[in-house]
Amino acid sequence: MEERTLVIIKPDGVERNLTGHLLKEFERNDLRISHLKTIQPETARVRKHYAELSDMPFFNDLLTYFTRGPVVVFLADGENAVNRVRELVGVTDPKAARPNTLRRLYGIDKSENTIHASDSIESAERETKLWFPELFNA
Ligand code: IDP
Repeated sequence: MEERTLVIIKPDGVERNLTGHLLKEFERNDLRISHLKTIQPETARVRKHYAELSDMPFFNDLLTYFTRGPVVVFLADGENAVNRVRELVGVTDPKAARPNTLRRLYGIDKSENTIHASDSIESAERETKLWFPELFNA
């Protein structure tokens, strides 16, 4: 099934000039980048994005990390895109991620893991509305 998922290159990825390289990996894996922008995320939006983690002990650190500099937000389209992107990105902890996944290759630690990708079609829709509201204001 043709799907669209939301991906964010987090501040540690932008800071280390990995943006172009990471985008290329998506294209190389047959994913089409249909919308893309660099933004400075506001804390309120990141709180909404990670609302389900608000009780976690690392939540405040997560907000600080995610808002410390610009992020690159994009939509990746393709066959079975949600799962294929999660596979390409790898699991949360880079040390536990499979070889050649982007987090394994570039993630620093369990917190600064370079990339966010939606975990389901429902999350992708919710997160797309949050980060690309302009696409819905027809
Ligand atoms: P995911 O990004 O792999 O879907 P989530 O559990 O939704 O993982 O966590 C969201 C983000 O919160 C992670 O990508 C990571 O940046 C941060 N995070 C998750 N677990 C920890 C932790 O145990 N310590 C610090 N940061 C964490």
